[in-house]
Amino acid sequence: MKLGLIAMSGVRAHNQELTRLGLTLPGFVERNKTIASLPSLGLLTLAGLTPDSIEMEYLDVEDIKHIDGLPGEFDAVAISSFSAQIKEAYELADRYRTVGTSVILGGLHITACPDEALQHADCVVIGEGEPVWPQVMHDLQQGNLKSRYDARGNTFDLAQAPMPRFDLLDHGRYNRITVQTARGCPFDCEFCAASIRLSPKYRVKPVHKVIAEIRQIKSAWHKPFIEFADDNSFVNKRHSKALLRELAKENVRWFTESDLTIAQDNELLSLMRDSGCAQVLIGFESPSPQGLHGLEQKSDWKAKQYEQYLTAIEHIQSYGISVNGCFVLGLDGTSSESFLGVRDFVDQSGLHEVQVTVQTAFPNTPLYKRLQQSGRLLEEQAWELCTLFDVNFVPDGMSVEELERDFRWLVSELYSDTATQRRKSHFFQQLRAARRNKDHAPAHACYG
Ligand code: B12
Ligand code: SF4
Repeated sequence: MKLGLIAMSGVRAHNQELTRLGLTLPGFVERNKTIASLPSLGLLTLAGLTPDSIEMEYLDVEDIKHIDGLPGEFDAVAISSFSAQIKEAYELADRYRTVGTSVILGGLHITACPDEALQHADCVVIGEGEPVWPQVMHDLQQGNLKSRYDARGNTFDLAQAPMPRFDLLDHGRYNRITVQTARGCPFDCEFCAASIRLSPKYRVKPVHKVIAEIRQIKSAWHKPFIEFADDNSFVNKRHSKALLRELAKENVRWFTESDLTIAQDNELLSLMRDSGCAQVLIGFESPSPQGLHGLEQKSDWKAKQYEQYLTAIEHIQSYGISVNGCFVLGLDGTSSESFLGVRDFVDQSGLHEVQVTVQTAFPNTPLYKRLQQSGRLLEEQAWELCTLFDVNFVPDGMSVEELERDFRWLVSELYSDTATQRRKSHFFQQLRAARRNKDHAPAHACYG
């Protein structure tokens, strides 16, 4: 039995003009290049739970239009894709089924839309993959694959996490490798389409497991750069500090996503710096309180952080840790002025890097349901627009055209050569000042 593990790994934006702009602006190109070649950790993880009796091959497929027929011959394929490329994944699945290959689909989009996916698959996995994968493999080998395996309500304990099969990768193709140290997030943002939609509980992976994964990666890649594929890394501060102490011994550089609470913990910041943190990505979402109200649905947490944005950025960066600030455009309660607001905030804050995206209604999010109920979705099931750069809804404070036009303006303002250089030199100026005043900045700043 030969199983193909196929990751759809293309897509930046559906809108051609934005793609063209994105492909030519230096700041944008830099970030895209660095993340372009991440493998699918989901599939490599499931491969770690697959019995040896099944032969496996891992493939990344960027664009099926450029493939005549099939990317490889298999008895069964497990395909992973996010919403943006799901229609291509379905087309590939249909092609495989035509030649009698069994198709298994799973992941975030399939969990949101299992009935849609079943039209293109023999079997769909809903929720986290690990709890049901051994059964799926058993049934596949017995020729008794069921159409649905539902893992919801069966939260996977990361203490049982298998070693991802990094050995299946073509090593020369990847410049960064992902490791997951935690799953979930204690917050619940209306637009969030990450792992809280698979399983809401926040969990951490034991330190020794994370370190074992990093050592495995180091055995195959010389000086690997690690991206933690977490939604929110340092929620459990005691665990995080234990992890960072061990990580410091591994001599790797890493990137992750976190919330703003790290700014309040100097010990954590020192440990992040000393363990090789190159950059931390933080979702500020909006530089004005209007856009933040109601966004986090449990306690309006995001709106409550607004006052400390500037001081938090300065404090984190004074440790030599570069902050990549994320802002979402088109939020309810914001108008055309928000684009200028983001540009000015980025300048004022001294953020080293910035990422702007368009609010996106991903399937089965509270945002999608709210916009659907109020008739504000531009087109139902237009998943190809779920790129974070295309508009798939009618904003309340501007027209669709204004959102598209002003987003392009903002991209060109933020990622021009001048703006990118200005941010870099501002970061190093701040750092020199911090070094003069305090003693926590490193001799050499590290940034991604
Ligand atoms: C790493 C990453 C990438 C890598 C992905 C590499 C890859 N091929 O997987 C790269 C850089 C290529 C990438 C690209 C994009 N990404 Co991205 N990415 C992430 C990130 C940071 C981590 C994902 C991850 O590795 N999670 C850990 C693994 C273990 O979890 P998992 O993939 O969900 O897998 C589990 C289950 O879902 C399931 N499963 C997954 N696949 C399958 C398949 C089968 C057959 C089965 C049975 C089970 C199964 O089992 C796994 C174990 O439980 C998340 C944000 C985050 N913090 O989570 C965004 C995220 C997934 N990305 C997102 C987006 C929007 C994009 C892009 C559209 C960006 C763009 N404009 O190009 C593209 C989409 C590409 C596509 N194919 O459609 C969104 C997706 C939302 C959605 N529902 O679609 C997220 C959630 C970020 C966000 N802001 O919302 N991304
Ligand atoms: S903070 Fe980020 S990961 Fe957590 S719920 Fe909000 S968007 Fe999702």
